[in-house]
Amino acid sequence: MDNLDQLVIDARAAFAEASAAAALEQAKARFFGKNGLITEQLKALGGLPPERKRERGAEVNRAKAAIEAALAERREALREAELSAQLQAESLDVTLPGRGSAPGGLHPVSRSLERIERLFQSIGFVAVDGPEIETDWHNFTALNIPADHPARSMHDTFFLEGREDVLLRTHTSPVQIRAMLAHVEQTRDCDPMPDLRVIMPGRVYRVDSDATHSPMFHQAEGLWVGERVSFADLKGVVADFLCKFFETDDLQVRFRPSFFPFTEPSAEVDVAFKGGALDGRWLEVAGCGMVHPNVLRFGGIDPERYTGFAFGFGPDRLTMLRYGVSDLRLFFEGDLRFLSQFR
Ligand code: 2NL
Repeated sequence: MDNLDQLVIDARAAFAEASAAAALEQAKARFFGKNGLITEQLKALGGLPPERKRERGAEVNRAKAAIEAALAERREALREAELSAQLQAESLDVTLPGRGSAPGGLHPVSRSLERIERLFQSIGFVAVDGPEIETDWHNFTALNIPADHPARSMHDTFFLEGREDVLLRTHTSPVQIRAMLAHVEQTRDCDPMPDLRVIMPGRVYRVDSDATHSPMFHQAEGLWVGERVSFADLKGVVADFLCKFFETDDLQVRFRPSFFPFTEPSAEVDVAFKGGALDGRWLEVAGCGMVHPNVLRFGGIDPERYTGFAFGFGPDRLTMLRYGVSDLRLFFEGDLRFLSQFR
């Protein structure tokens, strides 16, 4: 066989062996490089006599063209293989179902806060709110809490850095002081002063953190002040609210004597459910009492003429009872496996 035919065969084999573009360029150099096999053949033409040169030149050019065609063919094959590998790797399965967007929902405690607000609004209470950063006066002094009360220590209350007169409110009661002062101002020309009925759900803060205490928790306090507001009214309003909140008439409610600096007399409210896991067990759900005369006075109201009752619920606790949640911390961890059950 002519050595040119052998060259073409060798080139085809070398190109076929190259499995990537870089290897193919190296194989090409073996034939068309500075000292490549075809290059050598072209150089050798120079030493031939003229009539032999034309003939041999045509033969070398034919071989060169055949090798160039093989090279182009292999280049194209490799390019296509690379493209299809890329398409394979980046393939999208358009038949897969989409991820969708899950519907959101209110936090279970927010649902309780709204529920409390709505139930009290239905008997004429107005929902109000106030600052979570409070003055020592609104949070303690005006609520008849003595200067040496433990709640007034840095140990129990978050004070603002470098201030001893500003703090994160420890209860929603300071909003009641603000509500009384504003009500007196707004009804200055009325005699008697119209009844004040307010409910104030919100966040409160205490230095306390364990399985049953969170440094931030919720309260929903209420206040009714008027000319002849009695402890009997307090009992009716609170017991009625609890039956509505838990959607049952089979609820026992009891008022147990207690003490709060801002009420006198004071009571704690316990409930007992009929049936279910908690059947017959007394559970504390609120504190309440007749507003202390000193507190009415701090609110600008004459305690000789008006009386009032106040109560404070723990919405976190109410929510645990309503939904059967056993660990308070679930409310503050943000775990969707828990939260999505309330959507
Ligand atoms: C509790 C106790 C209570 C009040 C809150 C109150 C507010 C004013 C005047 C009088 Cl301005 N009282 N609030 C009264 C009794 C109890 O909460 O253990 N809550 C979870």
